[in-house]
Amino acid sequence: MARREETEQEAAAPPTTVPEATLGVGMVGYAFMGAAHSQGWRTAGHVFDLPMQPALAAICGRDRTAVDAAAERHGWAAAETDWRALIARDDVQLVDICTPGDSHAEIAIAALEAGKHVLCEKPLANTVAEAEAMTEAAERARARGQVAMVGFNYRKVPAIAYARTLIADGRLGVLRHIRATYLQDWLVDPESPLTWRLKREHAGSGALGDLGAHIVDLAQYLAGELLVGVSAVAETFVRERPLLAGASAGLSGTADSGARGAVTVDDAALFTGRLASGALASFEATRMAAGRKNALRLEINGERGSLAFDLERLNELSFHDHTEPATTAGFRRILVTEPEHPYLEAWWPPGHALGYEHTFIHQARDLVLTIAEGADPVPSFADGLQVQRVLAAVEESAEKSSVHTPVQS
Ligand code: SOE
Repeated sequence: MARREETEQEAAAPPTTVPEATLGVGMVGYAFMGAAHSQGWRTAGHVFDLPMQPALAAICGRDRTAVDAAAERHGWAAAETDWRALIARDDVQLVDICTPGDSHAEIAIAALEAGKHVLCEKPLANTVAEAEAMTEAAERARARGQVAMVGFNYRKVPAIAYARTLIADGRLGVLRHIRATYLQDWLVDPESPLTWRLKREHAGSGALGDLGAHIVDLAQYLAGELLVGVSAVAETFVRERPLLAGASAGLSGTADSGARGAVTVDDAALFTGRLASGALASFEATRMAAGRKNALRLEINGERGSLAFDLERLNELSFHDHTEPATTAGFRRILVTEPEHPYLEAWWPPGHALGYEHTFIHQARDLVLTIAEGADPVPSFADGLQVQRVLAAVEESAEKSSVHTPVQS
C-alpha cells in the first residue's frame, strides 16, 4: 500500500486490489499478549498489501464468560474453551499461541501435526527438551509446507531491523562489545502477588525467560552470530509473595487472605557471554529496577562505529561513525521513520512515530508474507530453541556461581 499521504478523495476511493485469499487465525490466550496479537492480526491487512487477509476466526480460553468478552473486545468471530476444538476448526489455518510457557509445546506440536501454521510467544518453551520437540515438529511440518514462527516481536521495531541492516552492511566493522539490558519494576513491591509468571512449573524461569530471552535474541540477531558461552549470576530477592485469590492471572491480580507462597523463579539474571567471533556481550534482565517500566536498551560497539537503541525512544537509533574525523564525529540521532526504513513504506509521513503495538502488526505481516511466499520463517522455532539453550546455560552457570570467588578484605 502507498504511504499514507493521499488526498481525502483518493483515500475514499475503493481499493484497487482485492485480497485473493484469507488466512484464518485461531488464537489461544487472551491476556496482555492476546490483546497485542489481536491488534496485529486486525491491522496488518489494512496497512500492508498482503496476498492473504488475516481473518480473526476464533479465540480460545478456558473461562467461557471471559473468552466471549475477549472475542467481543478484540474482534474475533468465535470463541472456544478447548484449544483442541480451536485447532480442529476448518476456518483456522494458523494457530497463535499466547499462553504461559507450560502449554506451548503441547499446543504447538498438536497444531503442527494437524496441518496448521503456528506462531508461538516467547520464550519458545519452558525447557530445552520441549523446545527441541517443538523444533522437530516444525521441521516435519516445514516439509509439508507449513510455517512455525516464534514471537520475538522486538525484531520488528523498525529501528532494530534497520540496525541489523547497518551491521550486516559492515558499518560497525568487526564487533567488539554488545551491552543489552531489559529492566522492569513490577516486582519491586514485595506485596505484588504470586502470579503464574513467578512459578517455575508455569513460566520455566523468571526475568531470565521473560526479558532475558528478548535481549539474547536481539543480541544474536543484530550481531548475526550466536553466543558460544555464558557466565551468570541470578537472584530471587523476594522469596515469598501473597497467594492470588484466583488460580491463574496475568501480571496483576488480587492477593488472597494473607497466605503466601514460594517464588520459584529468578527476579533478576545478569550474565556475560562470548559470541562466536570473539566479541563480548553483557546482559541484565530484571523486574526489580525501580522506575524502569519497560526499559530495553542495546549498545553495539565495533571497530568502525557504534549503535545504541532505547525502547523508550523506539523510533530512534544512535549511530557513531568512527571513520569520520574525530573533530566532528559523535553519536547522532537517526529518526527511523523514512519510507526507506524497514516496515515504514506503509505507515505515516516521516516523523509520525510508531509504538509498541506496531511490532505485532509487523510480526503478523511478516508471517502472512512468509506463508504466502513459501519462505522459511524468521525467527523460526530453531531460533527459539537456540535462545532456550542459552537460557539453560545461563541457569546452569548461575547455579554454579553460588560459589563466588571471594573478595579479599
Ligand atoms: C512482561 O514482563 C512482558 O509483557 C513480557 O512478557 C513481554 O515479552 C515484553 O515485551 C514486555 O513485558
